[in-house]
Amino acid sequence: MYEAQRALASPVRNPRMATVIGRLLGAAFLICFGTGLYSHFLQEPLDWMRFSTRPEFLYQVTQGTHIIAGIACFPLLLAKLYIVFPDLFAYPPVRGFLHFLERASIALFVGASLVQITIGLLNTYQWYPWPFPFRQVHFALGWVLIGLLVLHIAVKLPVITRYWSKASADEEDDDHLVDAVSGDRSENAEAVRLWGNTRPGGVTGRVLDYIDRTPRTPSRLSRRGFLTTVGVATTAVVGLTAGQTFTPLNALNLFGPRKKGVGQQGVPVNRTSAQAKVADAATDPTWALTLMVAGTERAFTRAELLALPQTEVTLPIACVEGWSQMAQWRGVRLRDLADLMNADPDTSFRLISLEERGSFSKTQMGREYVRDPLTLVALELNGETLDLEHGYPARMIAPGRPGVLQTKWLSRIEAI
Ligand SMILES: Nc1nc2c(c(=O)[nH]1)N[C@H]1C(S)=C(S)[C@@H](COP(=O)(O)O)O[C@H]1N2
Ligand SMILES: [Mo]
Repeated sequence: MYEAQRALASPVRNPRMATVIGRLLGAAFLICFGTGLYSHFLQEPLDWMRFSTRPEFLYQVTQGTHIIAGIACFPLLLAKLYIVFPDLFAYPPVRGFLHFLERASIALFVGASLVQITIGLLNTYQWYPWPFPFRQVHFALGWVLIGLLVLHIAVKLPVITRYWSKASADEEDDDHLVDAVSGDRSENAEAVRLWGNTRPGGVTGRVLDYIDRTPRTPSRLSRRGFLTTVGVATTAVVGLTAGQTFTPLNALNLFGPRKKGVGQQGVPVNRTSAQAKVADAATDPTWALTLMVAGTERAFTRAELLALPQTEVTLPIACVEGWSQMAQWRGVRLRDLADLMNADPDTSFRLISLEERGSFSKTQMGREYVRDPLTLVALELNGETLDLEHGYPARMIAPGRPGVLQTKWLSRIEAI
């Protein structure tokens, strides 16, 4: 065991480095959790919840941040595991019930984190090689992870506070065990004592004897080199995907699943009319949009909708998968249609697509979006008749909402 630990010793494997990377990782987890909760409740609001419709790109920012922070977790989590990896070989493996609980919770934390960021990443590529529903599992794991994060911070609080700032870490002279073991036995003893302070239970004289007998191996990776590597890796994975949300980085968007401006009418398409099996119904000349309010139904043909006052708005499609794209939309204000139907201003709506199956075929819209002057039943996109792939004959577009709620190929709108 000691040999394994010693072979793995490196100047980057110290509590200060674990604290530095841990802080970044903790921040990324909190950002993901907060923006994730927001996205979840937009899609599944509790009754009393109302959302801000401004700024109209709000969801573009929160979800873009969610995906960017999630991607940054990959290099950060790998770095953190690299730093603490020798602890796997701690001896004895379990020193008691509390120690067992601590190790078990860390194993769970690491495992759940890896699953969470992996399924999140695969979801952005719409690849689901697992048998469970993504969103529910991702949401539940988010809560599990936040609980384990709090527990982990609580358990490690003494180490975290001691090594929080560089000054206090230096004061502790935490110069890593391996850096220090070249000295004489009394120096070693001091180094080992300090090092041992960071391990529950400390270290024994046997370690000291062992170190005495072992020639020092030169360290392979310096701290600065390690931090640079982590920094470059993080910047690279973020920089090469963030362009799908963040226009200035668009040219660098090599790995993001969608590129800005690529798709019919300059906007990426998520689900095609063929995938949604709506092509026939959507091009049927007898199509009409039916509104139903308080038992009264009225159907509007496309020509009738076009004859109503038209409004032009600039709003993004902001997909939960992280990509987003601004576009010009033209159509009828939903508010005007609601007024034509004498809907109560407090009414929420259910939007029903021609698409018969699929989780986005029916969505709900709270009153704050219904009454918003930017919310349209869109008939045109970027100056042309709405393309079939973007929801022809009519689709919903509203400010600050996730793409999944921007229902394409509308068929019915019902007051609820
Ligand atoms: N009926 C229907 N509407 C839908 C979808 C769908 O699958 N079916 N996908 C949604 C998703 S996830 C997004 S991101 C946007 C994408 O719109 P676009 O394909 O016009 O860019 O449409 C939304 N509207
Ligand atoms: Mo989406």
